[in-house]
Amino acid sequence: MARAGRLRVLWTTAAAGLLLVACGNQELPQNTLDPEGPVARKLDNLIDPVFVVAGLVFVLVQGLVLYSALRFRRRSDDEAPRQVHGNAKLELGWTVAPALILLVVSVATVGTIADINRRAEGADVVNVNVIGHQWWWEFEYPGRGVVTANELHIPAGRPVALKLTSEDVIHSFWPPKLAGKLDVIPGRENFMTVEADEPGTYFGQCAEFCGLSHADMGLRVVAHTSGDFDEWVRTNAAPAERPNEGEAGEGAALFRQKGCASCHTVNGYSAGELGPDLTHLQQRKVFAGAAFELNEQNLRVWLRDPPEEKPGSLMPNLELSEDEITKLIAYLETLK
Ligand code: HEC
Ligand SMILES: [Cu+2]
Repeated sequence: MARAGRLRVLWTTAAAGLLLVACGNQELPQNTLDPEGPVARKLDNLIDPVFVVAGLVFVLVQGLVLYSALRFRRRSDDEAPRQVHGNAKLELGWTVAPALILLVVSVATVGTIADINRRAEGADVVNVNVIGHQWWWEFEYPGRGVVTANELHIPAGRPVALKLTSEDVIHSFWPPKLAGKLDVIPGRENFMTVEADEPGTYFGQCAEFCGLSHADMGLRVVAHTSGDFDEWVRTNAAPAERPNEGEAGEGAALFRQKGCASCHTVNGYSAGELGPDLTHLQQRKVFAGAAFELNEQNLRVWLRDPPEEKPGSLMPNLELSEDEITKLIAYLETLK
């Protein structure tokens, strides 16, 4: 390639790089580098200095390589560069210096790992069992009688101790603004702590390839003020009301006839276990691994053919008529 051509490639690459850097703004909902809780902040406080050290090492090493290549290059065909062998001082230097740098980095890293792995304890800790399923999340609040899906509701400013396990394959729980990621493994219990500084909604995602709809296995962490959280627990611990009349009543009957009840729990009405607990479905803003916003239109599309909307979904197409779907949705809307 001609020199001018090469330069153009160089400039274009540099410009594209700068452009991409500009994408790293505060609006990214899954940005590890923008922590919004103490656990994520500890990780960020490790990432930042390690990145600086790595950056300095990179610049230094690449600079020396470039300098040596230019300064000591062969200048004409009949002149060979001076040949040098062995330099004890240099060799000791480039062995000891990296070892020291790695020592500092590893002390900081091991310290942080021990710190974030310490099990949260105390009266204000909220315990939640997280169960990974293909391709949605189940959240159980032991002692509080609450089970929900895809939205982890927590009180802001309080540590939440998660116990992670999986029903099927390995998943990974990852709410980047609140904590790191941790594998969710069948037959094993893993523990992590999450905490949000402020009330708000935080995005997360399964971070371990777990099959066809892995990309649609999202999650939300919803942090409330302390009062709102207690209110949320009260609402979600109550059994569902069962409508007997009208469209909703017919929908409740269809819920049994069509087999929904054999896969879904509605506290006080059915006890299926394969799918998400629907007792307080309407308390959630998203469904099916946070892949869809919860509204009438999306529920209708979902009930027509789940695997069409979410490839591989373990909820089958139940060949429902539009009329049946309308009644089922009328019933689902009573699950407040
Ligand atoms: C064979 C078991 C099975 C049957 C039968 C079944 N579902 Fe499901 N359902 C699931 C599974 C599994 C999911 C989770 C799908 C996913 O997110 O990938 C689900 C998800 C849902 C959701 C979204 C819940 C959420 O919070 O994510 C709704 C609503 C729902 N089903 C309603 C119904 C209705 C109504 C019927 C009956 C017409 C029904 N299901 C029948 C297994 C089933
Ligand atoms: Cu996954």
